[in-house]
Amino acid sequence: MELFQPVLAKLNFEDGTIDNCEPIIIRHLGDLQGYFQDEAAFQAMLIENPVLYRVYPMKASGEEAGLLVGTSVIEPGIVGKEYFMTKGHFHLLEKAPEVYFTLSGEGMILIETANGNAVAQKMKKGTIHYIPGKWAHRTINTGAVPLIFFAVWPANAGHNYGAIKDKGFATLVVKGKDGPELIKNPSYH
Ligand code: PAN
Ligand code: ZN
Repeated sequence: MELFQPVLAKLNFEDGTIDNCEPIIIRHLGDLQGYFQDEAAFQAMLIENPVLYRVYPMKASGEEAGLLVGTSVIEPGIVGKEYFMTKGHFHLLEKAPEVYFTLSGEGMILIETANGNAVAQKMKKGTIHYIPGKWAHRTINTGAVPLIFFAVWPANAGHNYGAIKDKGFATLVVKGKDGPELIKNPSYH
């Protein structure tokens, strides 16, 4: 069996980059067509088409049964009443879990199963979120600065975006008078 070498990397807490790497994913607003409730607000913002989030990878060892490691940086912002958020996904390998560790900023993580179990957890510096297999996950920046978190997941997990794109999450996180509020997603079916 091939022997893989240990890998050392350095996280920049200021901007979430690892070893000054380029993002492996950059998602602009236009990549989230159909994800936000307020279509008019979405269209109006599309002229600018801001970056909503970036994912930075740690150089992986390449092991077959290995782990992927990376950071996500979600920009602050609002589309209608909804905060900037990730697409959200299940893992293709359904049983694959994941751990998120919040480095800075403030947000929420929505964790839901296909048959209606729904959990929302606050994210802030130091919170650790264990997402079991079979639970979809989406992160939302409810603060005024980037939400930065560190994630570790099995290299063979893969991403299944389709179910969430069609159905959404049961919960929406919207800007209320006194801060973020959780409401039922009227489009959820
Ligand atoms: C994360 C997410 C990342 C971007 O690395 O992939 O935050 O979110 P979307 O993939 O939903 O666009 C992760 O959960 N990996 O499995
Ligand atoms: Zn994931």
